[in-house]
Formats: sequence, C-alpha cells, structure tokens
Amino acid sequence: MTDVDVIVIGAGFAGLRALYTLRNMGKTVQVLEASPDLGGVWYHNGYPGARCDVESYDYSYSFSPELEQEWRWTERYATQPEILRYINHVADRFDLRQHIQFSTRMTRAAYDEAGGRWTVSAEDGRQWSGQFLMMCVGQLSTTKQPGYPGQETFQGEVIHSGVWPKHPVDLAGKRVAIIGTGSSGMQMTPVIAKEAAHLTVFQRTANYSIPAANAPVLDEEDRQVKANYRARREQALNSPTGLGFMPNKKSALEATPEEREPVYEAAWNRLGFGFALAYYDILLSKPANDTAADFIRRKIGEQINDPVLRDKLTPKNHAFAARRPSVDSGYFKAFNRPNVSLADVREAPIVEFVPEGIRTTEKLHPVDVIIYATGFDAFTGSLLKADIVGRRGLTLKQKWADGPVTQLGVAVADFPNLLIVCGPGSPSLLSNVLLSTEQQIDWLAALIGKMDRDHLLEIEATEQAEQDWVAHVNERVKATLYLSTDSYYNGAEVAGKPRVFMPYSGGVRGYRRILAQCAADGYSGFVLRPVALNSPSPAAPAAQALPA
Ligand code: N01
Repeated sequence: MTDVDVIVIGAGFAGLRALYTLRNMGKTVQVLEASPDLGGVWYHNGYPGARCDVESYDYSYSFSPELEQEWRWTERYATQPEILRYINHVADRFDLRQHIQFSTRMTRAAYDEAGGRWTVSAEDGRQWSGQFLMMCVGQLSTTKQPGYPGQETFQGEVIHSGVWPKHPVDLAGKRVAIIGTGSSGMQMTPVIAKEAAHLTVFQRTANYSIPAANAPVLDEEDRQVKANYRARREQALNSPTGLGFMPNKKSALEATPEEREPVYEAAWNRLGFGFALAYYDILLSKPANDTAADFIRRKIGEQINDPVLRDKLTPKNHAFAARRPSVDSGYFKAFNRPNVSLADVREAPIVEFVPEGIRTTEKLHPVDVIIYATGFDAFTGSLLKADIVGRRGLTLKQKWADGPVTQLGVAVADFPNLLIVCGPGSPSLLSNVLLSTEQQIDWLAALIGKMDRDHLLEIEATEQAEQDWVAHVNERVKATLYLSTDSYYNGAEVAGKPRVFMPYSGGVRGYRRILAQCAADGYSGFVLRPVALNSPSPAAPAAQALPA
C-alpha cells in the first residue's frame, strides 16, 4: 500500500488543479484516474461539434498568469480537441503526469476511524492510504443509457455522446439517429447533418437555445484580454454565475415591449448564457420570464421554415433557463435541410430497437448508427459509483438514500477528511464550473494548510451544519423558477432518483462570501480534531472541537 497525504480521484480540470495546488503546498498527492488519459469529461465527450459553451478565456485556469499569457485560444468557444490540448499542455507545463495513475478505477474507499486515514482500493486490487480523500469526479460524468429493448439486436453501432469512442466514427453517408436534445444533441445535430445521408433527431422536450455567436479570436482581441486578464477574472468572480455577466438592474416588467426588444436583441446576438441576465428577474418571476421566453420562441421560429416542425421545436412547457438552455451553432436551421427529420417521442414513443433501426409506436426508422445524447446521472452519479465507507461502516449511498446532504457542498458528516469538489449543494452547474472548481480547491487547500499549522488531523462536517446548509439551499431556490420544471438540477433525469434540488442557486459571489465567513469563524459547521475521533493512541489528547 502506498501512503500519501491526499488521494485525488479524477484527472479532469478539478483533479489537475487540486494536484497542482496541493503539491505546491508540499503535500504528497496521488491522483487516480479511471480513463487511460487526462481530461475527464473533455476526454470522453468527443462527439462531432463538441465545444464549450462558456467563452474560452473564462473557461480556463486562473492560477497562473504565465499560463494565461502563453496560451492562445483560437475560437471564442473552444472545441473539445482544443480544450483537451489545453489540459494536456497544463499537465506537461507543470509536470503533473508523474502523480497520476491512469486506467485506475477506484472501487472502494474506507475510512479507518482509529488511524484517521482513508484506504482506497482500485479495481485491480492495488491500494493507497491517504489522510484526505478528495473527490474530483465531475457532475456530468456518469452517462445515462436508456437501454431500450432489443438494443443488442441492432446491427449498427450504438454510441453515447459522453463516452464517444476513440476509434474514428464515420457518419458520412450513413443514416443516423440522435436521441436527446439537450446541449449535446443540439451541438452535434448541425455538424452530423452536414455529413449523414439522413439524420433523425428524437426529441422528448424542445429546449431553448441562444446562438453561440462563435468566432475566431483575432490577435487584437487576444492582446486586449491578456492585457486586462486580472480585471476580467475579478469581474467573473463578482458576477452571479462566474461568467462575468452582470445582471441588468432593471426588471423586465418595468420596461415596455418596445424597450425590451433591443435589449433582448443585443443579448440574443452576443451574450449566450448571459441572455438570462438581460433583466435581473428573468429567473425570478414567471411574467418576467415570459417576456424573454416569448422573444426566444419568436427567434427560434424565424429559423425554421416548416410550420409543423417550427411548432414542435419551439419550447412551450417550461420557463426559459429553469432547466439548462443550450448555446447552439445552427441547430434549428439544420431542420430546414432535406436530410434532417424530427421524431417526437412524446407523440410516438420509442418501443424498441430492431436490427434495422428504431421502432416507435408510429413506425420503423431505419438507421445505421444510433447516438444517445440522453445525458447523465447528474451531481451524484459519479460520487456514488464506488463504495465510500465512513464511520461505523456507513456508506455514502446509505447516507444519501433520500438525496445528497453536505456542508457547503464540500463535506459530509460521518465521512471525515472526505473533501468534495463542486459537490451537491455548491454552485457547480449553476455557474462557470471551472471558476467554482478553482474557488473550492483554494478554500479546501487553505483549510488543509490551517490543519497543518495547528497540528490537526481530522475535519468533519457536523450534522447540524449539513441540515442548516440543505435548508438554506432549499430556501434560496424557492425564490427562483428552477423548481417549476423537471430537470437534472432536481433529480428528475433518472427514474427513482430522490427529488432534491442539488446545486446552490445563491451565486458564486454569495457562496464565496459564505466560504470566507465559515473560515473566518474557525470553520464553523466543522469539527477539527488533533487526532482521529476513535484514535486508540494513549498519548493522544481527548478528541475535541477546536475553535480556530
Ligand atoms: O444531456 P441533457 P446533455 N428518451 O440531460 C433526452 C453539459 N454540456 O448531454 O428533456 C428520449 O441536458 C432528454 O429529454 P428530456 C451541460 O451542462 C455542456 O445534452 O428529459 N429522450 C434531453 O433532451 C448540459 O446541460 C456542453 O425530456 C431522452 C436529453 O436527452 C449537460 O452537459 C456540451 C431520454 C438529455 O439532455 C448535459 O447535456 C454538452 C429517453 N429515454 C453538454 N432520456 C458544453 O458545451 C433523456 N432524453 C460545455
């Protein structure tokens, strides 16, 4: 068994950042990564058209001014291959690979209450022991595979967008089915439409989407961003979502329709996700939201020639941005092509896969390749994949049987020294997730630094703090429209999953203040101990809660 200070699970953006930061503090770190290479979701989501829908300069690490200056993004919204190149560049530049075990899936982690250490076991039987176990496993990394009857009889390839094969997938001249119209389905549709003989998009819920307004990054723009990068980062940190957009101080309902039109037009043409902040109450008030939704519906309609298709592709049954909208590059216009059709699976549900394709209640759709763009078991899927065993043999699955509970989204009572990056209860997917990731890792690193200085070995959230935080998360979201519809924010994406609102909707700035206050109060809501609670050592002082 190898002993280290911190075992980090996952070598995506979060795992690499944790490794960089902890190693700089002098910690020994072992990163375990199930995949054969770096990148996490950016390693796996290699589907045609995959790109980030947060602007490149904001969806990048902020910890190194040198890195910021030397990396040259080529497009406003980077493609998946470019992001993967960036991640690999970071790993090489900071010499991080040597601390990562690839193709190593954690199957179990158990906390030794007497010794105050985690023992992590991998699929192949190898083990590591660490004082801290830091989970950097992502929020959208466990795929949801509907598994229709007859799937094994289908003669062609079935692929999930989130585990896109590493072998070349030739879709040219093929009949292709895409099931799902979230961000992944919407991104790949216009790209696949250009090469497939025929593309059928199976839609259950029509989704809102704002044009990406993607463009190459010109040298002048690159120079300007780099000359003012600190200010840009500051603005992102102080914006509600971490994307840099500041909400309009005005209510949509204070403005006349004539006044709203140019505001929405400008947001539509350039802002992407920023559209949701065109007025401050778009996500707070249904009548305000209706004004935005009506505008977007009209804009969507203008892109689609056929009136029947226009009606089907126009979102009607949920408020704009109450579930995650998309940022697209030609999704709706793709349906004007003669080789693209829409199958409405609410009208005619999928019954089964057959050797020749997909049979719905209405007809057989003959296809050569089926692509699931059906999303993920969000927030908790990857945290609950392995057995994580805390005090008294309690597993995280048992603890979260009715839904996840955390203190501040980073820690769980009965699971000492388990640290979660962007866990349920943190802004995570309601924010620029990379900014939130860095923010939490810096906070957790400072906590570990304090523990070192004060000779503390164990940190544990209190149950009371967990309950208070979950109550606060629930209270905050009540002020928004997020609860007005089913979504992966509230567990509706997986049948039988507890219906709990998981991300924190109070914004990254508010969350940062809460984290800072918690630290200033001596890590309120946590118990810090100089030895493990059940340490048998006679020399050890009695376990106690230590004020800072
Ligand atoms: O997944 P989703 P996604 N039969 O869950 C449908 C991030 N992301 O992979 O809405 C038929 O959003 C489902 O229908 P419904 C981003 O955060 C980022 O697209 O449940 N349909 C929905 O249409 C995003 O939000 C980028 O009725 C079924 C779709 O599948 C998140 O990942 C790019 C079905 C799933 O949509 C997830 O996006 C891509 C079934 N049995 C993704 N089951 C960036 O650019 C599900 N659906 C950074």
